[in-house]
Amino acid sequence: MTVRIGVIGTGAIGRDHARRINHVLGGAKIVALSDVNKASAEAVRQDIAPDAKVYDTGEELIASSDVDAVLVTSWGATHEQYVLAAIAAGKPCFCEKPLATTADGAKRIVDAEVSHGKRLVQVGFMRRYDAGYVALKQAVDSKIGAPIMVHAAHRNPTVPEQYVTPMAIHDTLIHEIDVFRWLLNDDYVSARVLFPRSSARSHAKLKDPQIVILETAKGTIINVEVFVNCHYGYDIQCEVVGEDGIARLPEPMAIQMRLGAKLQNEILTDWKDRFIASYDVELQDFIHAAAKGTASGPTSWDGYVAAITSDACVTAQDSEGDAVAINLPTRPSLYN
Ligand code: NAI
Ligand code: NAD
Ligand code: ISE
Repeated sequence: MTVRIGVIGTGAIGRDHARRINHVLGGAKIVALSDVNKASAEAVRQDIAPDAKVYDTGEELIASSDVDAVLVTSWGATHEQYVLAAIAAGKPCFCEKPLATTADGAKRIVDAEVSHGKRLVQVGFMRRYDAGYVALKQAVDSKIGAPIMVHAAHRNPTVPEQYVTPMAIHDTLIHEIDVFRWLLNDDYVSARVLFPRSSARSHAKLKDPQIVILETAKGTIINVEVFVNCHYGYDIQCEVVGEDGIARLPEPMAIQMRLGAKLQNEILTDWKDRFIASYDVELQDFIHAAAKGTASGPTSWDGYVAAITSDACVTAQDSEGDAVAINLPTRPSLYN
């Protein structure tokens, strides 16, 4: 069966996911596109999916009998309405992070999916599909002993002017929030945020960098530097300290050069390149499950827990270094 997919939001990542579905992956085809900026959807149709129909609204796309499954890649604040509409239509739905911009919004999605009685939603936490993180998880699960600490960094070379202090959490740190729960098989109990002096490259509405400290139920302490004006590259670092040893996330493959009296490796600069292979794997997983009318991979529950944690971290940004408690509700059996 070829899964007929509709994409809502044809910006940077919607366009890139449409490309991989039509030109890289198997088992699916883009048949429908929609964007509030209709010219953007038209451009993706012309460049990538000439047989697709452009719909005026995401709701019309979801309701179309030509569409089997939906990709939600519009701005984060619009995700909830489309995911809820896809669940109401009984259609599998891949939603880019964040699942919703508030914990309450993510909870509404969990409740709707639980009422439906079957998984339909996969959240775009692609790091769980990255070969480096998968290898790191194997080392954490079976080689280095019980984890005690994690030291990590999420660095972007630059961000647009409209990127402000809380976005460092719900737009950027959200990847670490999800991947560390998965990596450590644990949940968070508290969050703290510390601010060194701001970088000269930042602006008045963005305190950058910041250090987030998360404590887990098993007592592991995680410190993550989020630095989105680091200038030199797109750089994701992660080191897990265990009882018996230390495991570190591998660097992306890069040619080592001896050149100009220097020993050098290039560092990537764009998030699209750093996790390019994992986006392919996550979407192929989505297509396989959608062909069976369901979803796999990161769940709505994972999206909800990430939203609760993210809200706590944003509160902690204004708590002068004090810890903010993270209390999770009981996980519905659909997600066990
Ligand atoms: P973008 O701004 O390039 O694209 C967003 C698109 O959504 C725009 O074309 C906009 O016109 C459209 N849009 C906004 N509201 C809409 C609505 N109500 N209905 C339909 N379309 C609407 O943004 P970008 O970078 O592509 O990000 C999109 C989503 O992908 C965000 O949720 C972001 O967090 C996520 N993302 C995930 C990444 C990852 O590594 N997993 C990387 C980059 C983005
Ligand atoms: P973008 O701004 O390039 O694209 C967003 C698109 O959504 C725009 O084309 C915009 O017109 C459209 N849009 C906005 N509101 C809409 C609506 N109501 N209906 C339909 N379309 C609408 O943004 P982006 O960088 O592509 O990010 C999109 C999403 O992807 C965000 O949620 C972002 O967090 C996520 N993202 C994830 C990753 C990742 O690594 N997983 C990377 C980048 C972005
Ligand atoms: C972007 O939306 C992403 O998801 C990238 O992976 C992240 O590094 C960046 O900070 C976000 O803005």
